[in-house]
This record gives sequence, structure tokens and C-alpha cells, in this order.
Amino acid sequence: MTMHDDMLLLGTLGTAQHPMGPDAGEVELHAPTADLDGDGLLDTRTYATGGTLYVASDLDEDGFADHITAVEGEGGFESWQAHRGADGEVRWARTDRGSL
Ligand SMILES: [Ca+2]
Repeated sequence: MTMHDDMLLLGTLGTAQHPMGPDAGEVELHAPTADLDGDGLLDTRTYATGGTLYVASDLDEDGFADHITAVEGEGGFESWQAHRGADGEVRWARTDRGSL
């Protein structure tokens, strides 16, 4: 992970100004390191910022994350899925939450 990628994510997530949520907006995914769906293409990477670990996946390979799971230091997690609305804006819907 490079500092540059960290700064890109910090610009969109994990700060008080931009918490993960319905209006988090598009999240660019650079240099994925894992193949989550097993199709042979790298689609997923993790980021740690502000005490939270984010697992971000770009399953349709458009360069933007489609799924994000955020795991907090206390073990709580939330999973989110991106949807593009008729207005072209990306919004995130929480699909799961719980505790590890
Ligand atoms: Ca995508």
C-alpha cells in the first residue's frame, strides 16, 4: 500500500467529514491485491484508517468499489453495497452489520 492510495481513500472515507454511509459517494479502488470472487482478476484490497479497516471490492472492474465492509477496532462491522441511481449519483445501502 502506498501513501498516495491512503490519501485518496482518506479523501472519501474514514474521516469525520466523510464517514462511510449512504452519501459516501464513489470510492476509487486502486491496485487491488486480492481476488474475492475467484475469477482470476484482482478486485479487492484493504485500507486501514482512523482505527477502522475497510475491505473494498470492485467486482465489475470499473475502477470504483462496489462493496465495502468496515470493521471497527471493537469488532463491529458494517457491509455496504453501491447502487447508481437514475440521477447518476452513487449511493450506498447497508447490507449487513454485526460484531465479529
Ligand atoms: Ca465497480
